Amino acid sequence: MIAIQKTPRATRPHIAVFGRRNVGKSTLVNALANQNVAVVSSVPGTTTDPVYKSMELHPFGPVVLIDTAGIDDAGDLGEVRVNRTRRVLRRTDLALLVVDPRQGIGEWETDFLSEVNRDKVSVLAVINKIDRAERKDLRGIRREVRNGLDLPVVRVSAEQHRGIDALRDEIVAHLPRRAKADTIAADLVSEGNLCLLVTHIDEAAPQGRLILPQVQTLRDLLDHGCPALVTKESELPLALSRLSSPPGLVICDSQVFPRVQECLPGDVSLTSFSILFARLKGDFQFYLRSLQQLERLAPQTRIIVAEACTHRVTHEDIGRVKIPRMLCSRYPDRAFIFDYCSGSDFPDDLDPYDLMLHCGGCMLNRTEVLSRLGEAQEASLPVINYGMLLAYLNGILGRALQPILGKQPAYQYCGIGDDVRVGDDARRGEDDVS
Ligand SMILES: Nc1nc2c(ncn2[C@@H]2O[C@H](COP(=O)(O)OP(=O)(O)O)[C@@H](O)[C@H]2O)c(=O)[nH]1
Ligand code: SF4
Ligand SMILES: [Mg+2]
Repeated sequence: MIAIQKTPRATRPHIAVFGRRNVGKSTLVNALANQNVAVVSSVPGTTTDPVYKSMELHPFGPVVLIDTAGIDDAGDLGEVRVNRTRRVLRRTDLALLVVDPRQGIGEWETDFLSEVNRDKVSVLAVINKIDRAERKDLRGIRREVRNGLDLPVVRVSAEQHRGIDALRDEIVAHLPRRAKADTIAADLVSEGNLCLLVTHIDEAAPQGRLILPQVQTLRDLLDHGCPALVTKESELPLALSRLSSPPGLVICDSQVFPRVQECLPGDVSLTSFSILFARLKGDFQFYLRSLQQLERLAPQTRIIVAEACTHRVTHEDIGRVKIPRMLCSRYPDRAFIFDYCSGSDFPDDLDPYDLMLHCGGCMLNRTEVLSRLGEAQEASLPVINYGMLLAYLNGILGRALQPILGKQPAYQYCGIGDDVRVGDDARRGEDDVS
């Protein structure tokens, strides 16, 4: 469960602070945040789990700062911490590599930088503790970082708050700009038209609020001057009957595709929240190519279902119950084996799997979703977005993709037909999906 009063963390650029133990990472995070959010100590290894702090970085706007454990942490527990720290890299938009000038650049830093380069993460070098350093050390390390490693470099004393404003400016200058304005749905509704959102509220839904993809979509539409109407699927006929003209776009929970399809005139654009988030956060073309693999899955295929939030699992759970049930009904002879991961957990080893099903990923930033998809591609593992899967199983893939991709039939995007429908058994299962 998350509070919606603040800008959600997943939409903020993530700035993570890395470096050996005791170089002053936590002190630097506190200096940048202007408050004590991270524990500072001269005892090496004090920071264990990554610490996240949402803050405003002027003039950029909302960001997340992440303090990590030292990358040179030792021992068994140290190894766990190092792995956790490395996982942070998956969601990092800009890495700050903090260096103590008296230690200089060593094996830790060069190993770390090769990992950063492999993941194509932007990095800024921060030379800390300049209040304690000799001039010659400072000159030497600056040369090493600038010429040897070809990194932008800023010198600070986190403890004395020296150089922090300059560092903020550099961070703002190096934060990767979004390639395009990330609209969720507003660009898909022509001017003057109304967008109709169809939510699904069952036992699995959180109490007293809508879920994040719905809230964010609604806000996106409002921000772009697009009028929006929200209804549950049970009141959809009533809502449609009260409109003087059909909506420009209908966005539904992927679970209610069949009900919405039944009530909606065939020429009204229809898609789902999950498909919109596949476009916003993920690699849309990769998801589409992955769909081709569905009909080719062998018996006993091992499927990992990845959901980016943790919630109470109920008998109505979409990832753990409904989707596996629909797949088993659709392919009764394949005896699929399902594994699950949720929240920030993600398997280190993808080799045991032949398919991944991934939710819209609204709780992850785009960098992390793309990093997951990159790892899957390296392991030749297809990844199918929940919404695309449900559209396909309900025989409306072409319709559900049309608002985004235009009018070609679905097989032109991903080599599979629109007309595949779930079998009778699956339909019965699907009726449970209310
Ligand atoms: N002299 C000096 N000491 C610092 C500075 N930044 C951090 N320290 C000290 O270095 C020690 C380790 O700091 P900490 O932030 O916990 O390091 P971390 O392990 O990298 O998070 C603490 O005793 C800090 O007070 C600095 O700019 N100058
Ligand atoms: S993280 Fe995934 S499962 Fe959770 S609300 Fe967002 S899209 Fe849905
Ligand atoms: Mg620390």
